[in-house]
Amino acid sequence: MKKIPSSEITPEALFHSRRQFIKGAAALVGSAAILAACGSEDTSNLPAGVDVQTPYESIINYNNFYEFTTDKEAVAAKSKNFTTTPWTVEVGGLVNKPQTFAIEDLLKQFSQEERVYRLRCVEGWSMVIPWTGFSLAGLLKQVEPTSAAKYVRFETVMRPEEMPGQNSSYYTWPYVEGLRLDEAMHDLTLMATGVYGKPILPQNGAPLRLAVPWKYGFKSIKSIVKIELVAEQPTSLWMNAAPDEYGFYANVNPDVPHPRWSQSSERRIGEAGRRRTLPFNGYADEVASLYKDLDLTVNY
Ligand SMILES: Nc1nc2c(c(=O)[nH]1)N[C@H]1C(S)=C(S)[C@@H](COP(=O)(O)O)O[C@H]1N2
Ligand SMILES: [Mo]
Repeated sequence: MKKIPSSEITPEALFHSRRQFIKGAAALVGSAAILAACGSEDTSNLPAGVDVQTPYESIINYNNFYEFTTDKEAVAAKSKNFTTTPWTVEVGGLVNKPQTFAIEDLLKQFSQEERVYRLRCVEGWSMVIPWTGFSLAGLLKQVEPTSAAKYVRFETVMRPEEMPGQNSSYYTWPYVEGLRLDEAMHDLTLMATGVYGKPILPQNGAPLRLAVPWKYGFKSIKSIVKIELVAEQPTSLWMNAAPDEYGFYANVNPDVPHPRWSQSSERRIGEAGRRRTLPFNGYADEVASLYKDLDLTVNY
């Protein structure tokens, strides 16, 4: 039996109202006898920093991709017929050489590497995913950002005929995310095109998605069609929806709780217990210096 906390199966914005109800239900089923019968003990405090790659089947069947559905276990089925060819990505804004790339040219021009990254969702679960892809920095250098460019704004494709979630006016579509230019230029910031050596599937953001491993998962925008260099901090879909809960920086920070739940631990998909969440999702050595002048409790 798989035990999934309610915070993971309910859309983030609706979680609060259901929580009171779930609390009562959980008290009833959470007994030691039932856990023993399921063969799973709650082994809290699993060692942080010891990573086992998440099984492929979990990576492709437990997804956040609100354009299709808010039900993580239904994204795979609902995105099955999503059209990913032809696909182009427009890269422009404050640059000297704006350019539109066909996905097959990106795959040819930028050599694909394998990078195993942890992904920590703001809702409290995490995975370890072997991506293939290339650093965003190479792509950005090619279009030559001008000195006025301070941020990078990313946009997901707008295609309500294939993405039923985009017909809901609950969120402001298309999905938008942003990075500061130095974050975008950091070598860890990956444009992902594959998972486990296979071409990336629609549920994971085909044919091209961002993977920013030190930030909460929502920064890793999927199915990108537009990348724009801009002067002002972009407003993301999540900042629009709930600015008190989802800030621009969204660095994984166990010391700053989400207003509705703690961020101090996480459940690795496939593991029974919870792990301690690490600052910057375990990538502090690489990226903490980017934020030395920022108060990260204000800039969450
Ligand atoms: N376009 C788009 N990108 C998105 C999302 C989304 O709903 N739409 N969800 C985000 C969230 S909340 C997470 S945790 C990750 C999940 O990526 P995965 O399903 O490939 O593991 O994708 C992110 N990128
Ligand atoms: Mo997430």
